[in-house]
Amino acid sequence: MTDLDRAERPPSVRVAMPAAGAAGPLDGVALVTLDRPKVLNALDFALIAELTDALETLDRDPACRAVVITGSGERAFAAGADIRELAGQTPASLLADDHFHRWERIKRIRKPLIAAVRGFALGGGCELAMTCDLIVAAEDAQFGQPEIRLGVIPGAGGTQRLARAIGKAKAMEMVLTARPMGAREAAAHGLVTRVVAPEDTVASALELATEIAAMPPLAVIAAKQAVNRAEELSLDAGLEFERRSFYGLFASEDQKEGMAAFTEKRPATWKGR
Ligand code: CO8
Repeated sequence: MTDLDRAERPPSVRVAMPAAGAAGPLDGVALVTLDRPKVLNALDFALIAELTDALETLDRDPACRAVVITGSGERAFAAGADIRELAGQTPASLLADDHFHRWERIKRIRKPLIAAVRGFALGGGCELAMTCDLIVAAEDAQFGQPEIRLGVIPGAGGTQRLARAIGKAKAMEMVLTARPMGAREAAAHGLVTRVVAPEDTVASALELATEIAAMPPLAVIAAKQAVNRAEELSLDAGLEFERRSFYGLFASEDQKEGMAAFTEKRPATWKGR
């Protein structure tokens, strides 16, 4: 699909900055909704392009400090890549169009991403949830990598991120048998941050995002980068990365403010500088 085609179809990603709710103010939090409910929010290339653009715009916006990603409707976060679109691909089309580079761009988003998962998070949907930094799962959430049933394997990080998140034994079972994992089991294996009642999923994710958005913004970005390095670097390299980030934050006004506020027994006011 070309950019012109994309412009002609209705958007499949909605972005909102929710107003204050019963839980309190939602300052600095954006809600991004995957919006193709008729196909269980299947991730076609146009949706991924829209999502990438939306996340990069929010990443540049100083008013946004944390992002919740969810699926529209009650049945799915996302049931995977759009199989009808994938079916006609060839190695040459995949290489030439390079739609998958957008997954690298999502990974480079600096602000915290929280997946709010109801129902199915399968294939690319599970991979998208795992690309996020935290996952709030409804009790009815189902995480799975069923690509093997289609004659392929996960293609947007599933084999790598799942193995890192839940260990080789369970990841191998899920990838080789297509067996999905429910929310409670996923929580027990460390895949998700918290499990909540289905109707509370988005509110709970927004609450978590609000808590993070109230933290000093530069330290949040540095903390996200450092924890993510734990999956990518050797322990020595990760410790070195952490130490350099720690030292670097002493150049920020927020470090001075945070430590002064502690000493003076008052709440800190963050500037993001
Ligand atoms: N792609 C396209 N359409 C889909 C998808 C999908 N992944 N999943 C569901 N739909 C459509 C169905 O075709 C159906 O449409 P229609 O009403 O027009 O027939 C509608 O959504 C509702 O689905 P079902 O009728 O099948 O609903 P059920 O409740 O019976 O079943 C399931 C729900 C179990 C989720 C079932 O739909 C299913 O198995 N879906 C496919 C899951 C899957 O295999 N996902 C992996 C896809 S491959 C992949 O993700 C590779 C990732 C590569 C990187 C990502 C690049 C973007």
